[in-house]
Amino acid sequence: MMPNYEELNEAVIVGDRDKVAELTQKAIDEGAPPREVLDKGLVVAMDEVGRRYQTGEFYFPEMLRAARSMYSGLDLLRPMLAASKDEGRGTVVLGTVKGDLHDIGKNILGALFEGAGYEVVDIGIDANPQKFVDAVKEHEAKFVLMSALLTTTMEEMKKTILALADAGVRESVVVGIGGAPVTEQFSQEIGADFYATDAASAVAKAREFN
Ligand code: B1M
Repeated sequence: MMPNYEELNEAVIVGDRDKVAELTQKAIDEGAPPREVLDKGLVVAMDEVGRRYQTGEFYFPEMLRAARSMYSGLDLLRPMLAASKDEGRGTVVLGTVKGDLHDIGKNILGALFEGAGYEVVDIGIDANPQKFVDAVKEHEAKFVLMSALLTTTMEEMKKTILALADAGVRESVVVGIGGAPVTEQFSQEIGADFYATDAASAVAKAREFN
């Protein structure tokens, strides 16, 4: 039987951390696949939170409370998402670009890449172009993955690609980008190697390169 995702959605939307943890654990215990719990239980709810923020039904504190409650579910799922290790696909440098503090999508990406056998170096949020360059050099990365959730921070992706070129490492890495406002067209305009709408398709696209 499918877990009651509507109840979990509601708990995320109202920001009830304990309830989110309890219902996520319940879904896991009932044998629901972790990716299903993530997508149907948590991600769908954050989309609804975004919609309410956009229409003025929610303000910043409600959005923040919902994000925090989502983490109490995500923290339970993350080890399971990262569990099925293949080995040795190379190192991924992952970060949310400068000026941008959204990290939920980035962290999901990190968990799925780890699970797919990549070594993930997460340089965090608000990461400026030089931070990406330094991490690529230090870890001899094969991939650079950038996340941006704001239209105002998308341009940082282009700056980062230019910084990689200036540092002489652009040709040695595959650059993937994503996040709600990012599009395939934007990806082509700034010279990224691939764009993905969600974390699972980002892994699939990265695999085409190795
Ligand atoms: Co903000 N926020 N937020 N926010 N926030 C959005 C993004 C917004 C769309 C809400 C809205 O208006 N509907 C809007 C942006 C508008 C725009 O620019 N177009 C917005 C705004 C305006 C803001 C502030 C400016 C609000 C303010 O201060 N007045 C502010 C900015 C702060 C900053 O970054 N400098 C702000 C702050 C916040 C919180 C701190 C409260 C919180 C973030 C908490 C956190 O991350 N720790 C927050 C939240 C939670 C959201 C929404 C509601 C949810 C984002 C999220 O976590 N989604 C969001 C509305 C929305 O997106 N529906 C919104 C769930 C997550 C799993 O999805 O991150 O999209 P996502 O990641 C997906 C894919 O996009 C993809 O895979 C992921 C998983 O499948 N993906 C990639 C992501 N990165 C990828 C990289 C890849 C590939 C795929 O590389 C290959």
